[in-house]
Amino acid sequence: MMVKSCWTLTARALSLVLVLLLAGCAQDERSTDNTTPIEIAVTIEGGDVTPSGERIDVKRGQPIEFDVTADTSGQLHVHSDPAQSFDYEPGTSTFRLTPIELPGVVEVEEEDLGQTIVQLEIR
Ligand SMILES: [Cu+2]
Repeated sequence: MMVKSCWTLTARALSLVLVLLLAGCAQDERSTDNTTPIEIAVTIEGGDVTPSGERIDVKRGQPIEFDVTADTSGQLHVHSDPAQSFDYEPGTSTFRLTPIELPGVVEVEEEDLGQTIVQLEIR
C-alpha cells in the first residue's frame, strides 16, 4: 500500500515536471523566433540614402528583405561572410538576403555612393 501511493506521487510529480518543461520549451521557441522576415525600406534619391547607418537587430538565420526605391541604378553591398551584392535599377526593387548565421555587425552599403545604409546586428 505504502509503495503504491509513493509511486502515484512520483508519477504525479513527474507529469507536473513534464508539463512545466513543455511550457518552458514553447516559451523559448517564441522568444527565439527567427522566421519572421525583417523588411527594410531604402530610398536613394539625388545621391541621398535613407536610412543612413541605422542599427537593426537581427536574429541568426532571420530572413531580411530590402525594398529599394531609387532614382538611378546602383548596387547594394552586404558585408557578410561571404559578401552579397544586389544591383538595382531606377524604380522599386525587392531583394532577399541569404540569411546570416554568424553573430556580429554586418554593414550594408550603397556601393557607388560609398554610404552605409544600415548595420545589421546579428545575435
Ligand atoms: Cu561594400
